[in-house]
Amino acid sequence: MGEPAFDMVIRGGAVATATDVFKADVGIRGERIAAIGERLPPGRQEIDARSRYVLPGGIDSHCHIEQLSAGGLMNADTWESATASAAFGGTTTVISFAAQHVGMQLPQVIEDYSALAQKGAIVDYCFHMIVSDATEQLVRHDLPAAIKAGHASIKLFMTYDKLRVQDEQALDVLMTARENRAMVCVHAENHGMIAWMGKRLLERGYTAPKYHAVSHPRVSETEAFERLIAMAALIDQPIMIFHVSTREGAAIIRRARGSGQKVFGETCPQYLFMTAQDLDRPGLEGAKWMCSPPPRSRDDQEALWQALALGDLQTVTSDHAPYRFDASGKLSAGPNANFKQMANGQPGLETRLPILFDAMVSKGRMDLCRFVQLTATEPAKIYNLHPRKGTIAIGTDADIAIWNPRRKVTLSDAMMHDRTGYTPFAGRTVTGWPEQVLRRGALIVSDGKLQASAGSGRFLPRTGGPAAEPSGRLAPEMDSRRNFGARLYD
Ligand code: DUC
Ligand code: ZN
Ligand code: ZN
Repeated sequence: MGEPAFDMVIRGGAVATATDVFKADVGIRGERIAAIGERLPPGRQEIDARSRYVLPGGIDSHCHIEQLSAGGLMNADTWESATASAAFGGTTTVISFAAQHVGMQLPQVIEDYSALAQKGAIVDYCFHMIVSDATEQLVRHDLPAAIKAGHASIKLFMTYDKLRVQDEQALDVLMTARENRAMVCVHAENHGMIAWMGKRLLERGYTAPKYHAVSHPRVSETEAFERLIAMAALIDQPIMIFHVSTREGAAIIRRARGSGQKVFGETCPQYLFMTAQDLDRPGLEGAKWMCSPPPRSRDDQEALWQALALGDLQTVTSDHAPYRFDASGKLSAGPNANFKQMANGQPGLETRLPILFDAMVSKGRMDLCRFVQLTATEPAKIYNLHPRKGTIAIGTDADIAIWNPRRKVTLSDAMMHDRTGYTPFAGRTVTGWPEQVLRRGALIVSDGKLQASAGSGRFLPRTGGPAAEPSGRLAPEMDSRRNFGARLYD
């Protein structure tokens, strides 16, 4: 007997990509997929995947891990706990944040966040760089250098006191991104409206968590989307609008895309499954459902599903932002805190895929291919991780989640592996569960147990890739043939 042909063979499953579902064996050698076919020769290890789906590991391209919030609070999770919870939920790659606050030097920020991830990560990872202090030094030197070093995406905030950038700074960053081919992701809400509404609500004694939803009016989203899209058009820079929450927001993105602008859109389970009513609970309990933007209405949920079906929105991420429901997190300002004093965010790395699989595949909202596309292939393409990540093909990293489509699981706080202490989806029963998860060929979750150590996740350097390429549609005033010869691009 010679050596087995493969290190691992996943045998007899239904393999799904963004375009096809087919019955095949998957042969893995080392960290990569070496063969996909019928009746592959034996592997050193074998997984019986009959009556299972064999899917690409999920990519969660928006999650906050060991990040200092704008209010100075640390997330509940470490890289180890957050990425363990990701793995249990079928996610094998995360894009988290390296968050520059005002006064911080970007190279140091990246070094600090990289050290935390290197020590703790269980799944593979990379970063969006949050820029809140767009100094000359940053825009001209630090940002280009960081992009060249493999951090080819940036996040800007249009709201939050300590993080937001003014329009002029946003334009500087958009231009630097264009020149260096990086994607720019944006939290787009009108800061003034939110601050003004919040102040008036509090002055009148409306302090409960449910008023958080009132303080983020729908028009704060639409105004910021329109302004952002106009700025991106001036610079001809591709953008990703994070956490779209309203029908009108999705329509604005559809219109921009229809006119040829490179605008991408993301939504999250919070906006597909929750409404503002979820914040209306006794005492401060509603704080567990507080996130920004807030969950809206059933009509918005339907519009967002439609936008996903039509391709107006391309990704569904968790926006995992874990704060415990105690003095270390949501209740850090005490038991009488008002909604302005509570950290925004929900945990979601572990529940994102099971919740979506249940709605899309088990309950039939969309098909398995679209599930794979929205949760793995599209984020891989937009953030230039594809084809190494986000699909099942020969030569790609063997990041695979093996799903039992019939397994019913009732979600509970106790079964979660992150450190938040609760899940806003507790009590919900889902059909379909990722039972075995492989990262680069290694089984990291099996039999409900974690089989990988902290620090085994790997950094994924990225260049901008096709999604970050400008469209070439110059704004007239930026085009030297139409602006009396003024050269505004270097
Ligand atoms: N909103 C954010 O902008 N970030 C983290 C979590 C949230 O709810
Ligand atoms: Zn955000
Ligand atoms: Zn976020």
